Amino acid sequence: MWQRFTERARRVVFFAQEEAGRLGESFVSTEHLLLGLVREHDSVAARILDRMGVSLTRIRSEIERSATRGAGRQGTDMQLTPRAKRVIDLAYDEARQLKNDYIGTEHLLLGLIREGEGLAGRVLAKLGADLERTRHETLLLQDRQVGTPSPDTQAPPPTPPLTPKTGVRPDTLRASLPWLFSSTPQIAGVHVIDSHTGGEPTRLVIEGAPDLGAGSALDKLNVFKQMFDPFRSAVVNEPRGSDVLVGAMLVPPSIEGCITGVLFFNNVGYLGMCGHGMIGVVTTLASMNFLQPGIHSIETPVGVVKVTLHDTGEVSVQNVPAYRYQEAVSVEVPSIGRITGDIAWGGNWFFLVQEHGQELTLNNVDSLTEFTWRIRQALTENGITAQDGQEIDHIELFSPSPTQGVDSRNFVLCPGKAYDRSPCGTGTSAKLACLVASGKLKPGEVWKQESVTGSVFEGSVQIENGQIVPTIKGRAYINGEAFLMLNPHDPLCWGIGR
Ligand code: PYC
Repeated sequence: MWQRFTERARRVVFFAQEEAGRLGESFVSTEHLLLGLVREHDSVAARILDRMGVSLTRIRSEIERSATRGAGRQGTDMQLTPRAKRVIDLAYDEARQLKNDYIGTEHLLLGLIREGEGLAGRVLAKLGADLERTRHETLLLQDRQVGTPSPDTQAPPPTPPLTPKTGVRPDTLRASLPWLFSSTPQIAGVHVIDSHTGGEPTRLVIEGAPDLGAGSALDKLNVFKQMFDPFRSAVVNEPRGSDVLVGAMLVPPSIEGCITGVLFFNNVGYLGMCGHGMIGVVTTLASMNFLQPGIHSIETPVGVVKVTLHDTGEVSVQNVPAYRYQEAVSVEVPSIGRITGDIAWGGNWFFLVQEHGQELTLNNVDSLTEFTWRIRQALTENGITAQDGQEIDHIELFSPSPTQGVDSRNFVLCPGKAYDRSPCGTGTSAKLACLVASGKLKPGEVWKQESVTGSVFEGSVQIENGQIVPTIKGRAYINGEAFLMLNPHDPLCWGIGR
């Protein structure tokens, strides 16, 4: 249902839940949605209200005066009242009539006015926000966004196929320039936010993702693999991305208590879990006000992880249980010789090598990549697999760290031959499991794992029901936001895949 909501519209719903909680209600009603709109004061809806002379402060005071106060609960998973649901349906209908393929704050406003009978509709009517004028202002605003770009962003006249300027939504263009779009393909816009965690990038899709249907995160991952693999490649591969990029996609959770589900993918396929990616996702969601500091559960295809957003902005990820599957497995690697490592699970499968004679430094990453790639190929050629014949698709080398107070440095080769710029959350989890298995780490002790780039994760374990449950702590930084344009007439629309 929320797939087509813009980031701001989602925030409005989130704020509406908070407002309902603040007023002691257990359900989100129309007045809470309107209060949510008021709180998102830089939105298109707020600008429309402003142009119509409807004061946001006045809206708030009218509602505060008339709204009832209950003794309900707080939460971000509150249900909508039937009237609030109708507002959402009407918002969809308004978007459809305006030929917008997203639901923005302006459509929510139109939905609230059209619904009319709830407290929000009554307040808006009282303050003079009528439907026709609001629709008119919406069109004007959408036109102006496209029609009068500032001189320094003016693009040359479009030649087919139309290439929209960065920052202008193709759906908005489509509504405003229908005569051009009638002769050009439907260009899909995918809204992404990029972050990096210890140098390793994560691209979170927040709008424009395919609908993967119902079921668990694992079910959805299977649908993603079977039906939408080109979307994966379009988002992370060149020319829009690069081999090192890890993609993340939010999906509705199927497990009660989880705030969302997340699927991770990369240049060649999919990951069960991703530690650095999870830290990036949580940081991004927090920046969008979808998450507050505290503990939250998130569903992944390999199980539920518990994330803690700290007041400092750091994120701890309590991963799925990790374990050493086999110790000291040897493989003959052509032109290298015999290499011995442990096979362990940390949300993905790893081959962990301690003795390798390599220098784990940044200026050596090309030869480290070749070295670990050969190990990976040798494992495959010798039929060495993880549990139930699963492929070991990550190779991890360790050495002492040159940094005082840091326990170890690693180099991690990921499935698509890119190396992890971070210490690898799932790789560190696998390492912790091996340390515990060999009696070198006790529950509660902190292990500092450094990457080849020098970034550090703090790891520790707890034993729960006899299982090793690792926690990884790190920090991500947001470093970009974009609308990716997927133009089916572009021969490389779906990325350069391997
Ligand atoms: O942090 O778990 C991780 C990860 C896996 C692949 C890249 N990063």
